[in-house]
Amino acid sequence: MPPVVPPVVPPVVPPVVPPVVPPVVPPVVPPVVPPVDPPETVVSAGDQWSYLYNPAGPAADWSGTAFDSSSWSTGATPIGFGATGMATDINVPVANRTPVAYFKKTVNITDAPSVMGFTLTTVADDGVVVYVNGTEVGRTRVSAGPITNATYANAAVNTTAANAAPIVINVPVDLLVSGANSISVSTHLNYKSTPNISFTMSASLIR
Ligand SMILES: [Ca+2]
Repeated sequence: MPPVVPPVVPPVVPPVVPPVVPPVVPPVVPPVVPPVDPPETVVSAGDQWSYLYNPAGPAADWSGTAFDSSSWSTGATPIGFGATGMATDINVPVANRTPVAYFKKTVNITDAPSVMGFTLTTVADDGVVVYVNGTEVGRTRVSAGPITNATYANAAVNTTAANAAPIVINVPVDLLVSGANSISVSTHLNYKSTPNISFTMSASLIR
């Protein structure tokens, strides 16, 4: 018998495994956030305001920038009646009450184009309508439609509840001008014998 020749077994060549290349992860670049200065307070609670509370009411252009309120009374906020803590009391006998009280204040703003946000904080007791430079920027508890010297609020609230739920109005900054800016406010009773109304406001801006 011929010798047994074992079959030729080729050597096992391991497969070529390419090295693992980790994926390229781009570095995380944080978004560029422009610096924001801290808010500037331009109106504080307790500031002096001009106000008018009489049955005749003001001229039709009372909320505009050209209106001269120098003949009105002046007093510190909160202004109102029927609640404790009023700095200025404007109560009159119920028979002489009128639904609407008017408030005006001029604030000086330098470099208006650099203002990125302008925020008014007020209370609506019972209702309120707010204007900046003659343009309405917000109303609360006052129904849609024209506002007159006889417009009542559409709901009643007491001063404590109103103070606990302040109204924050973000004013379009394109309403602002460099120099004198007019903030005008009307407050509205819900009914003639309402036991309490009040007005106060603060304002701040960011650049
Ligand atoms: Ca009230």
